[in-house]
Amino acid sequence: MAETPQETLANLLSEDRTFPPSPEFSKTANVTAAAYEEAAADRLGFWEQQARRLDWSKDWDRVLDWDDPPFAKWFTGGELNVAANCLDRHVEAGLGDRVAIHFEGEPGDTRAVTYAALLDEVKRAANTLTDLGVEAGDRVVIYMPMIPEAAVAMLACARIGAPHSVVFGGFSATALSSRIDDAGAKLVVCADGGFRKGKAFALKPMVDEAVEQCPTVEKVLVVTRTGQDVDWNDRDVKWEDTVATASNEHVAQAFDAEHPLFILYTSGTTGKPKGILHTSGGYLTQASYTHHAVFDLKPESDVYWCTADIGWVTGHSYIVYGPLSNGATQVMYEGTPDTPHTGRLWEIVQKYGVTILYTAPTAIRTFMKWGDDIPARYDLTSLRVLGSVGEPINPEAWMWYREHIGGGNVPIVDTWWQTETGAIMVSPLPGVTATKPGSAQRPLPGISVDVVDEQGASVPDGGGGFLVIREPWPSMLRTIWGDDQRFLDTYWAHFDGMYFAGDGAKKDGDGDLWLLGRVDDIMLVSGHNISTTEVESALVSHATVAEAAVVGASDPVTGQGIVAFVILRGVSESSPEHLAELRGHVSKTLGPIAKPRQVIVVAELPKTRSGKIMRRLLRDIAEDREIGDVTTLADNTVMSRIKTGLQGGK
Ligand code: 6R9
Repeated sequence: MAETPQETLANLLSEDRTFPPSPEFSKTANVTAAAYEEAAADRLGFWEQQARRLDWSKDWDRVLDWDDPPFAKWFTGGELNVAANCLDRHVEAGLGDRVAIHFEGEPGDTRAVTYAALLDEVKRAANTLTDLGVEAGDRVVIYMPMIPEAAVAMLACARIGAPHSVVFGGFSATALSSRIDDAGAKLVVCADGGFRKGKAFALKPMVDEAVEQCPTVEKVLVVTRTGQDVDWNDRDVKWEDTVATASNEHVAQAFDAEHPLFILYTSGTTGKPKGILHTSGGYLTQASYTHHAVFDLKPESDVYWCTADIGWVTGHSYIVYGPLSNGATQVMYEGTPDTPHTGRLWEIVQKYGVTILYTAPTAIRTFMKWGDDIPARYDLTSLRVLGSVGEPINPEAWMWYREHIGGGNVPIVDTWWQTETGAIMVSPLPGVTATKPGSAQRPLPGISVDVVDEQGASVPDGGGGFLVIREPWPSMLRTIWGDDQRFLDTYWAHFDGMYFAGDGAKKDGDGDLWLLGRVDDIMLVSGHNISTTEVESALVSHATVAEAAVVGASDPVTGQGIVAFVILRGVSESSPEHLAELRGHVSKTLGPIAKPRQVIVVAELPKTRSGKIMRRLLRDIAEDREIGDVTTLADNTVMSRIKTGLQGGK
């Protein structure tokens, strides 16, 4: 692991404001303080009780099989169908007419999809996948905009036991093909494109390009969203010609609790994305329970809205599996918050009477920048719980969220978790916790999180170190797809018997947790994880770049902005056009989200004796600070030469 997080600890932590829940909220809350005690007294019994919130076709023999750690099995011997838990059981209970998804397209088109209609569509999609040769265990890649068909495709896969791998629609053809290839996918489900920032963007050409390199792909199933011209190949099949006309008779078969549900790729420090594998019973248990507990969802009256993209784990657990398993009514929005105007989100809250809103700090900071007057124009009084996820939320942003969106009296739940954890791990409970701006506070009932020092010893209150998880949890990743060794090395090799999350954290004087960001080199740009190495490799793949080092420099809007330091090859000088070309090259290779904010040409890079680039020092430059400790450099004069070389160049 790179550097200790202690250096960054001091600035955040002088917060002493607390906001206890109102007595009215606590009185009707889904979960009370007793949950912590119950879980502490009998952790596995607690999770067993939460698993009973789902319908199982066959009961489990054991709650947890931890005989071969860290390879966990939860609810062994149990069988269930994940999609049936999200749909069939609600329709069977007479809730078919309840709206599952209020879809709001960016151009203003809307659809209200009931549970009965969603089930009908999922059954037809499941039949179509089967007709296209997809069987239980086959992988399906989904590359879609934020439209209901994305959720339908995921649920259809779950229904037939075909693990899906959703690839974020902002990723390039190269990123898409490496994920299709790693998963060995048989089918790709995509749309022609989607709407974003007032324009149609294309997805199908990226799929065409990606699939050329992917011999495992037999068919491409294409939803028409924008109606733009697309090339048509033999392997392509139209959703409108297949799913729309397929039979809506489909009986869901139960699968083993440990049957793979999905693979979701997350960037790794060594560049190759990691395929995080989640399975069925434990994942759904924790996604469902946490959605019920953390958001206090009352399915008969709440209107829930998570603004995440479906290509992010937040979209999996808190748009698809958590809310639908709980029978929620939710809003799904296709576009961006500034289209056609910067009040769009608040207009949607007002229109649907949204009661629970779950969004990211980067969005909140953007809204702050746009001005208090914008949300003030809308009626936001329906809101009763506000959530945050993706990065640490700064106390100022937290307070702004509370005042300007929550009207000063709505609980905020700052939820810490990861693709790997599958579901929320650390968060206040809105009817129990006195919240504290900027702190994610406490592990949820049944979750054992700690902060340890380099030796793995628990730090006392007031201390900082590394966030770890001490006990297995139901929605934990089971492995990295196809690479058990990397799973062991990445998460379980740092501290004996503990899961290493890769985040720095501190416990304050009350024992509340403060998350301090990644301790390794992963950058978080607008809530998306991007590895330095991936960006570096993209730069080096350009003919004029010999070497590159990339750092995340703090950015008031996106959280971090990417600053790249490059050593030239084959050319003696750069130019503004050339730098623009390099930035564009990264965007083309990895997707626009990875485009560097700045590319700086240097003659050399700071390296340790073992040859590792010391990004911490480059971050000092990128953030215009005094350069830190250079004693571990192979050549400790290199930093002053880099700095001198930059004078006037910035
Ligand atoms: C759900 C998700 C995981 C990383 C995680 C951490 C950061 C997420 C956070 C948070 C502070 C929070 N993170 N939530 N940091 N406070 N409430 O974001 O998954 O994309 O895998 O990212 O995001 O650094 O380790 P993922």
